[in-house]
Amino acid sequence: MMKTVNYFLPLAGLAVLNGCGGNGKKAEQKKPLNIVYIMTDDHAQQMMSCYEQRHMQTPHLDRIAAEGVRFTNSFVCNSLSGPSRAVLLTGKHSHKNGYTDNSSGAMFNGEQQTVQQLLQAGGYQTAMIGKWHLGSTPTCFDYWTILPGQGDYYNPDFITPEGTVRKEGYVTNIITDLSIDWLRQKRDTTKPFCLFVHHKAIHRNWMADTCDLALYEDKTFELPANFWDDYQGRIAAGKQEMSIDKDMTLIYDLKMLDERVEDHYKSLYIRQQDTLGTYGRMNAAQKAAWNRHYHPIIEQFKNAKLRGKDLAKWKYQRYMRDYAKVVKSLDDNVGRLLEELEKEGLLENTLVVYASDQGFYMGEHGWFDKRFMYEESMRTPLIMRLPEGFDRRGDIAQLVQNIDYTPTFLDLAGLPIPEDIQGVSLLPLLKGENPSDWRKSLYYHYYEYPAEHAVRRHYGVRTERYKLMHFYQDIDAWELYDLQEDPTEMHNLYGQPGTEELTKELKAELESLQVQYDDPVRNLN
Ligand code: SGN
Ligand code: CA
Repeated sequence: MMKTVNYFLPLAGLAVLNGCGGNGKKAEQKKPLNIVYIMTDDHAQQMMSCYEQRHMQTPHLDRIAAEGVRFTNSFVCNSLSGPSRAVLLTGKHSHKNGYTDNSSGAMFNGEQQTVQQLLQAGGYQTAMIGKWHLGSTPTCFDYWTILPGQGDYYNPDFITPEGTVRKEGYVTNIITDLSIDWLRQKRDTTKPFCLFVHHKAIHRNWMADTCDLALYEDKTFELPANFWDDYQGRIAAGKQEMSIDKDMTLIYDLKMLDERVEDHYKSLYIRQQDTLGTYGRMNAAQKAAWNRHYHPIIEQFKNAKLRGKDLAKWKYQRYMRDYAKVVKSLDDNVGRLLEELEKEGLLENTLVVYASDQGFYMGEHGWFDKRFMYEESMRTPLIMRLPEGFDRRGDIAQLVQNIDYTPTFLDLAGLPIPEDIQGVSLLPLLKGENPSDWRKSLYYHYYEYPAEHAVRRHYGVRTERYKLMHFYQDIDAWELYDLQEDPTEMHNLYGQPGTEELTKELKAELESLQVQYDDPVRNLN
């Protein structure tokens, strides 16, 4: 396993490590580099044209990749929102940062060592705007404005140090406006900065901006080859509740609410028990635009009286269309932010990172949602626009994981990387190096069960070619995949004659990762 490489001489010194504040020595680097980290929620690589051309175009995201790099083997270590955010801020696996799942009442301990704390102590200004989803109040940010919980698409509330404010408009535009406003008016221009722009998009229930509603309606999205998966040989996959056919709802997910007649369904969409994805929050003009768009679709849907596979295929098309519209708005807003950085003369001195909190199923295995260690949700998009002096372009194929973001940011800032951080800096890769001792395997551990979507707890190891996973709660089942022969993970090879040696090697690798990362859950058998 590679140890961290400090690419620059430490420039800022390791200043105050306990507590926040700008007590740290100021960076002495002539041109300290800024960091803009843009994270979306549930954005599948399948829905970014710099990764896949099949479904839609995302020109502004593509620009980030074209003017920098695209990671082709980028993964998370626990495919869920809160946990991914805690990993991002600490550079540590979930069992170490203490935030293992989204369960209600879960609170991230902001007193622990975080990237924003270390950057701040090293003379950086830190800002967090958008989805936070960690229960507790943000610490060590000079500026923060966050969505409560999952937040809302329309007219969202924001929590600020001064209290909660409601902002009129569409959430992706507002988060971008707030970010631009911070860059223009609020930051201290004498300091380098790290700005986290965390979008709610493209989270369920995929509500588009009114100006994008008409898009993609003529497009028929290609059904994934394993849409009708029967989960043979994969017990946990057979027990999930995230199937487009069975679990995706017509009213809440697919907006087939007919306000005029179906009163008894309204609560499903309006979701009074929480603040998620509500139609009820829209103002009159937004509702009018929404109804103009959806009412004819609702009429057609009622008349078509679809059943069985036809209904599932129809649901898939509606899902893909709504999701693509939300991505379109996101892409436009990323474009706006890039333009602003350019206008402010910041682009050449800033690392712009785009990632999601995890990947997502766009109908593969018949699913939406994430959580599983299977490829679509263990992977996450990762593209970076590189500042001047970093000449690397194109693809980076090494195995990287979200534990690596914290050490990368510290390394870029010229700050030391504390020993207890579990990720490694990606800076050598951005500089075009090819370290011979780069990691050969990744560790994964998912915890949220019992919970919505019914994905059982599991941990596992992924190497460049193989994946071994163990579902250990409620069921006890191992799965083994040869990703070269079976990239869509349809054939569980565990226990098959001829795989004994491979299984033994992968179990040894898994155990060594559990020891290396000090995971107390190791019920190998
Ligand atoms: C909500 C969604 C789930 C989703 C989780 C976690 N249900 O609970 O479908 O898996 O968020 O998502 S909803 O009916 O409330 O929309 S995460 O990205 O925040 O981890
Ligand atoms: Ca998410």
